[in-house]
Order: sequence, then structure tokens, then C-alpha cells
Amino acid sequence: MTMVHATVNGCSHDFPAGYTILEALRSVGIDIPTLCHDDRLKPSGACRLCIVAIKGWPHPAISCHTPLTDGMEIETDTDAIRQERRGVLQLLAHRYPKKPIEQFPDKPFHRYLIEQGLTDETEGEVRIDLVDDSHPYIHVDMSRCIACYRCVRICDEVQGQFVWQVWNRGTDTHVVPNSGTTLRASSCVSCGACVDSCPTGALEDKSVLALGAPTHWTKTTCAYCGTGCEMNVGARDGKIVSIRPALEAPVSKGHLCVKGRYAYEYVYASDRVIEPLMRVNGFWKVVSWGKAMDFCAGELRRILDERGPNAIGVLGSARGTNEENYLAQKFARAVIGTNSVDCCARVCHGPTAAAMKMTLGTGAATNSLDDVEKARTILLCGANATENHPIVGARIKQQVLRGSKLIVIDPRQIELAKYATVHLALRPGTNVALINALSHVIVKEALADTEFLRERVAEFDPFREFIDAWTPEKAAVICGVDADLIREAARLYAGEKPAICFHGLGMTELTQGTESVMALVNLALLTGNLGKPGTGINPLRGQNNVQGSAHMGCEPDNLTGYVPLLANKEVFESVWRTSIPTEKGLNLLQMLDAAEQGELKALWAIGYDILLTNANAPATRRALAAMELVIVQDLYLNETAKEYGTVFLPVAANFEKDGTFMNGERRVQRVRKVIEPPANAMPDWEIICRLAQAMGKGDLFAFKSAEAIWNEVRQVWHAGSGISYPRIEKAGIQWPCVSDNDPGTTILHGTSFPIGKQAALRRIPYAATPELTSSEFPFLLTTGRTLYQFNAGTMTQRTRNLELHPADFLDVAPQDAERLGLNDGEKVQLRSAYGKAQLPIRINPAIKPGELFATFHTAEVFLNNLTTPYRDKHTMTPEFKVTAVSIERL
Ligand SMILES: Nc1nc2c(c(=O)[nH]1)N[C@H]1C(S)=C(S)[C@@H](COP(=O)(O)OP(=O)(O)OC[C@H]3O[C@@H](n4cnc5c(=O)[nH]c(N)nc54)[C@H](O)[C@@H]3O)O[C@H]1N2
Ligand SMILES: Nc1nc2c(c(=O)[nH]1)N[C@H]1C(S)=C(S)[C@@H](COP(=O)(O)OP(=O)(O)OC[C@H]3O[C@@H](n4cnc5c(=O)[nH]c(N)nc54)[C@H](O)[C@@H]3O)O[C@H]1N2
Ligand SMILES: [Mo]
Repeated sequence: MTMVHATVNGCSHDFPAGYTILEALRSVGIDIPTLCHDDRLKPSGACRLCIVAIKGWPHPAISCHTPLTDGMEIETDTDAIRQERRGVLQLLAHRYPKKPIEQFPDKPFHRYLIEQGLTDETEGEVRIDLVDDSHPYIHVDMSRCIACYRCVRICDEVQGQFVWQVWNRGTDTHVVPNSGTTLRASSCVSCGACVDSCPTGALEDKSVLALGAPTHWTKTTCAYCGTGCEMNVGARDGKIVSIRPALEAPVSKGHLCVKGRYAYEYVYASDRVIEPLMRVNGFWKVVSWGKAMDFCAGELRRILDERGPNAIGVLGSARGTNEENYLAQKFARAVIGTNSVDCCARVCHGPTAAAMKMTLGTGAATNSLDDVEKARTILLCGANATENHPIVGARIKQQVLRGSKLIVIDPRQIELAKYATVHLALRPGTNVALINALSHVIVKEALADTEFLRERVAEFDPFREFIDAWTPEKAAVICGVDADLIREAARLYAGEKPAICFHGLGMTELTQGTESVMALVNLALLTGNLGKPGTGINPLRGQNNVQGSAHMGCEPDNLTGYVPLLANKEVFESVWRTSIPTEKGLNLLQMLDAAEQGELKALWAIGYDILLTNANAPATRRALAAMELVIVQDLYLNETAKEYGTVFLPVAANFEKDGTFMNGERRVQRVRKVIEPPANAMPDWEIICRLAQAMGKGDLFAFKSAEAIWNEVRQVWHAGSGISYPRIEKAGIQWPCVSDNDPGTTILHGTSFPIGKQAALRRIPYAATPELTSSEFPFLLTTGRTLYQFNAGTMTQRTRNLELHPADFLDVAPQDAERLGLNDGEKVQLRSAYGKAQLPIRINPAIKPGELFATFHTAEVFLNNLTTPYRDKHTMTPEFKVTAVSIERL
């Protein structure tokens, strides 16, 4: 590393080259005041507070945007500098109101005024015309704006939403939202970045104004999606009052979305269940933990005696920690004696894990989120990143604004499609045809990476023969996209390298889900976009810990570490000191089928609302109704519990327990307890240990802490054995990580695959879904999510996100709405061959005529009443993405 020599206030120092003066000063612990500077932003130099004197320079230098050069002699605290800084603050103070300084003395601007003794010079007043109270989370008071423009810049440079605008009217310059009116009416996505950066409180969290500034901060990992953002949770009097992004977080880098930042009030919901419940004569009755455990153990023993272990199923929770999921599968195998244990990866990225395991040897993302900034081309396939993985979405958007190319494969014009070089708006369910055509172009136009093919890829010749028939023209007919656009996309992906691929449920939740991902892997193999920075095949994993839940062994065929059961059971048996059943277990869908046939009698559903979220709810209802025991373990009476629960076990929420989550890039990160659980709610892991004890197997579950459980995980999971709590205290580690000094693995498959030196190209025939439109059901409905609500909605609907997005909507193309005479906001009935649902429509030009889109978040709409029974043939993942429906006016 080249070093730069400089003296600061008479002391000499060596700094790494490339620092600004401000960075250099901060690196040696000298805190220079700044107002317009934020490490997340490009330096602006507007506030002039960070000036320093440099020997030989006629004027002071603005340290935040002046590069440090060799031999500089810097003084940070001369009389002249102090005077000038004071002058800057004095000017700002005149127009500033006094009261907020007393109320929130820790705000950076307030601190400087207090330090300079300038609080008495504040003469400003709150101007009502500059106050905007429209947003549910953010209070705007621009009479406290000091024109540092951090809000404007962070919205542009980090989030990419361009909400705040500088509005100039004579001498009166204001920052206003792009609606021209209120923040609520603007394009704001409520990420709170502007609030986080604001040094005065002109933008402030309403919760802080109502409850006071936090007094304790605890760092933890967000419990919504699988991105793995880290945040500092601020509490006051034992209550959460604000959440701020953790600046040093490896994934989120000081950014959060509306859910992580603001949607935490679900923990305080008045209908949260905080005592164990049992259903007596149809009504829920509060019982003690002892009674609940005795009842569950008694019933499980009875069913075991009468029917054997395979009459019982366990579902781990993608919302719980690794430790909890590890115990859930250990309970199924070691206490019940069944491999019928699963989690909601089944209905989500199960096809990704299966396809990537088969083709590459590891069923997980090949690269890291840091590869976004290294890619020249980004292929986004069936993933709506700005809504469902907003931090990844924002990073992709910024990378495209910096000049990288973006290919979007999605039937809808999602937000990122507007930034795309090529948008392939295929017909839902036709991925394999489209991706085969991309492979065809790459082979036909000799765009493949011949060296990579020679060294790392097998079966090219038979693949070339197979793919010959997949001309873009052939795919164009099936997919409804232009053949030349397919060519353009193929040329970009193969030509503008490195190219990274991110994919989502638009690839997996289909009858050809596993095969769609295998086809995607072909693209990476053909072009050598694997094993290098800025490349790879990367699923954007769903929930906070869905990667971890399956990986910990909530999977009928695989044990902890996603290793095949039969080949690895001895290791586990020696650590567990008990035997593991060898009979094949049932996955979630098989469990439901078996229940309907009277073979499965009990289900323990930990943090998983299967009734609301599984496809074809009428079938789920029949299955649940046929069971004798349904144990639901959750924060609230979810739909499964409400309709079919026998026992309800109340859990501690993510903020109320310790543990780890695993994000979509294989990173294990700490989850930390911030507040106490209410009343008798208990962490999932403690409940599992208690039930094991009640079943007479307490000795196998004698854990006193989450860390103790994790240390057992490390004994059975070789690829994670180097990841200890002390090592991830500051930042998470990505597996494989096999020893205490292994830094972990950011990129897989660099020189070989776990299956050998080479991976084979797969010949994947296209098979149309059996779910076809007809004169009775002329529309093709695809289902998914919205930014403000999360899955079963249990959490987000118990927050003020409900004000930002109140319901499930049916998006209809303007042409269809006009043809059917439908008005925006009108409630309609959707009918499929399997059921119906009523919901309001939203006329939306992002949808193609003949297609529809709806979210599945609310029980009022219960969208899965009408989704289909079709499943992916490899993993049984339901085809949530294609249902033929009709629209009926009410
Ligand atoms: N705000 C929010 N964030 C979430 C969630 C949430 O509920 N709300 N849920 C989390 C979970 S569990 C998951 S799994 C992830 C899911 O995140 P995503 O994978 O982004 O999920 P979806 O919105 O279901 O579907 C993605 C896209 O697939 C497109 N699509 C539909 N059919 C096809 C097709 O045949 N081919 C292609 N190429 N695309 C198609 C849809 O138009 C949609 O834009 O999000 C996680 N993050
Ligand atoms: N139509 C349609 N349906 C879909 C999909 C789709 O795209 N379209 N997507 C599917 C996908 S990808 C998924 S992942 C599923 C998601 O379906 P679910 O897994 O059912 O939904 P979630 O809302 O993620 O959470 C499940 C439950 O966990 C609870 N919970 C939260 N934290 C904890 C905790 O710490 N411990 C415990 N015990 N419980 C907790 C919540 O209150 C909630 O009831 O939905 C699927 N359903
Ligand atoms: Mo998911």
C-alpha cells in the first residue's frame, strides 16, 4: 500500500493514499465538525465547517473534499479556523428556533451550537407553512433546514428515489418533496435515509418526537427479508423508540427500507398473544406453560403410540433463528423419530437450492451482494428487487446509474424495468423457453467463453445440438417477446462482462421452477460468469432466515449443512448421542396430502401461516381439518391458528431474543436481544427445549443459551465450524468457513465445483404449465408482493405501514379495465377453477393486457383460495405465479 506522509497539529502521521483530509483526520481520532458531510455520500463541501489550515495555502481548505497529499502540514484548531467555524454557525443560528436545541441536544447541529455557546443567538421560529405532518413515520419541519442538502443527496445517491428537490424562490430556498405538496404525496418509499442523515431534526422520526430520544442502542439484524441488513435499535425505558441503519454493515452499508427502519411496532400490538392457549370446546383458553407442554407431549405420545412417528410433522420457521431451526429438526428426528420436517423454503427458493445443488454442487448464492458494484451487466430474473429486497434494489439502481447494463426478465414493468437496457416482458410460466433462446444466441453467435467451456464445463456438444432448435423466433411465440430483444439481451449478458444474475420467485414458483434455475445456470456456464467477482447465480432469498432454516436441516432429505441424510447421519448420531431415523420424511406438501388421506395426524407449525400462504387453500383446509393436533407457535393467532389450532404457544419476537440469521449470500449474522418479551412469551428455542423435556428427552436439549446451541451446530456442520459468536461480534461471516482463522467465502466455485472440476450443461425441454386460460378463465393471474407488506402480513399489518399501503390490490391493464368498464378502486371478484377472492382493482400500465397481478398479504382477500394445485416436479413448490381467472363485477 502506498502511504502519504502528513503532519497534523505538529504530529507526523502516515496515511494510506487516497484519503481526503477529513478521512485522514478521523482515522487518527481528530473529530472535525461537519454539517454537510456523510460518509455514505460524495463530499459536497457546502457547509465550510470542516475547514482546516494548511501551511503554505492562502485560504483554509475544506477538509471533506480536499485530497490529502504528501507533505501536508495541517492545523485543525487555530484561532482563525475557530473563528471562521463560529461565523458559519452563527449565521445559521440566527434563523434557527431555540426549543429543539433544548429538547434534542445530541443532534449534531445542536451540539455544535451548544459547544460554541451560540444557543442564545437563535432567533428563528417554527414556520407552520414549512411543517408537513402527512407521513405516518416522518415529521418534516423545514424551518429547521440549514441547507446542507444531505436529505437531497442521500435520497439521490443511496436510495435513488429523487424525492427531495431544492426549490428556489428569490432569497427563499427550500427543500421540498417532488410532489410539490406533501411528503406523503411524493414518490417517497419511506426508507428514512433522509431522516437518518439530517443533522438538525428538520426531518425526524415521529416516534422520537412522541416518546423521546433513545437511551440504549443495540445492534441486530433485520427480521424481514433475506438481505440481512443490520440496524441499531434504540430503546428508552425498555421500549423501542427508533431504529437506525448500522453504518458499518457489510450488506446494507448504512441503509434500511421502510420495514426494517419503521415497521417494528408489531411487537406492541394489542392482540399479540402473550400466554399459552388451548382450545376448549371451540374457544381459546389461557393456560400455564406447564399445562400446555403436558398437553402437547401427551397428545404427541398418544399419536406416536397409535400411528407411529410418520403421523407427525414439524415445520421450522424461516422467521426464527438458525439455533431455533436446528432444534426444530433435531426435535423431529431425535424426539419424534421422523424426517418429516420442512420449512417454507419449500414454497419459495426450494427449486433454487435443488437446481444449484444438482448443477453446481452447492444450493446457495455463488457470489455476494458486494458483487453488484463489480458487475458491468446485471440480469434480474423474476425478482422485484426494489420492493422485495429494497437495499439490493437500491444498490442495483445506483450501479445502473453509474453505467452498468441491466436486463430485466419479468412480465411486469417493475420499477427497475424502467432502468433496464432490455426488458423482456415474457408471458408468466415461459422462463425455460426464453432462457433456452438466450443460450441459443450465445452458442450460435459464438459469444460463449471458450476457455471456461474447455476447463470448467462438461457436455457442451450434446447441449449445442439440443439448443440449436431454440431460436429466438421460436421462443418469441411462446413467451410473447420480440426475438431481437432476446438477441440483444444475450449479447449483453455474454459480451459486457462480468455479468451477475439475481433471480426471484418469478423463476421458482412455477411447475418448471427447478428447471428454470437450471436453465439460468447454463447461461452462467456458457459465458464463464461464475467463480469471479461481479458474476454468479444469486437467488434473492425470501425471509430473514429462510436460507438458514433449510440449511439447519428443516428439510426431509438433508441434515444441518444441507448434507444428504443417509450419507451423513453417523456424524450427527455421535454428537447427538441418539439414533436418527432413516425412513424418508415428508415435505410440507406431502404432509398436507398425507393428512388429507388420514395418515398424518399432528403438525407443529413454528412461525409459518400455512393456511393463508400455501397455494390452493381449500386443499390446505381439508388437510388441517383432518388432523388431530395442530400446534401453532407464533406471535399472533395467525389464520392457521384461528381456524385449526389446537394449542397456541406464544413466542418472543426477534427483538426479544439472541441468536443468528443466515442471509441470502450465506452470511451468518448476530441477532441480539433489545427488549424483554412480554408476559409469558418465550423464545422458540426455549419452547422446543421445554417440549423435548416434557417428552422425556430433555438431556438432548439441555441448552442454556442460543450460543450453546450454535456451538453444537458447529460440531455437526463442517462448512460452518469456523463461525463462532465471538468472531461475528462485529460483522457476519459467509460460509464455507472451516476454521477459526478462515475469513469465510465471498465467491464460490473459483477454481472447481464441489462436484468436481467441471459442471455439466443441462438440456432442459420447455413444458407449458397445465394451467391454461380459457373462455371461462381468460386472464392469467400472477401473484407476489408489495414493498410495505410482508408475506402473511401478521407483522406489517400491525404497524403504520398499513396507512402507506392498506390492502391487497388487483393490478389490471388500462386496456382491460376499459374493455370491462372497470373503475380504479372498484372491488371485483376473481374466480379460478379452484376458488374465488374479492379485492379492489388498481388500473396499472405496468401490466400487460390479459395478465393480472395481485398480492397475497391479507386474510380479508385470502388470495390463495384461488391459486392452483400444480407443483414443481422436483421440489413440489406450488405454482403461485400462474392461475387462470375471470374477473366478475360485483
Ligand atoms: N416487501 C416485501 N418484501 C419481501 C416479501 C414481502 O412479502 N414483502 N417477501 C419475502 C419473501 S418470502 C420472498 S421469497 C421474496 C420474494 O421476492 P421476489 O422474488 O421479488 O417475489 P415476487 O414479487 O413474488 O415475484 C417476483 C417477480 O416475478 C415476476 N414473475 C411472475 N411470473 C414470472 C415468470 O413466469 N417469469 C419471470 N421471469 N418472472 C415472473 C413477477 O412479476 C414479480 O415481479 O421477497 C421477500 N421480501
Ligand atoms: N399467492 C402467493 N402465495 C405465496 C407466495 C406468493 O408469491 N404468492 N409466496 C410464498 C412464499 S415465497 C413464502 S416464503 C410464504 C410465506 O408464508 P409464511 O411463512 O406463512 O409467512 P410469514 O409472514 O413470513 O411468517 C410466518 C409466521 O411467522 C410468524 N413469526 C414471525 N417471527 C417469528 C418468530 O420469531 N417465531 C415464530 N414462531 N413465529 C414468528 C409471523 O407472525 C407469521 O405468522 O408465502 C408463500 N405464499
Ligand atoms: Mo419466500
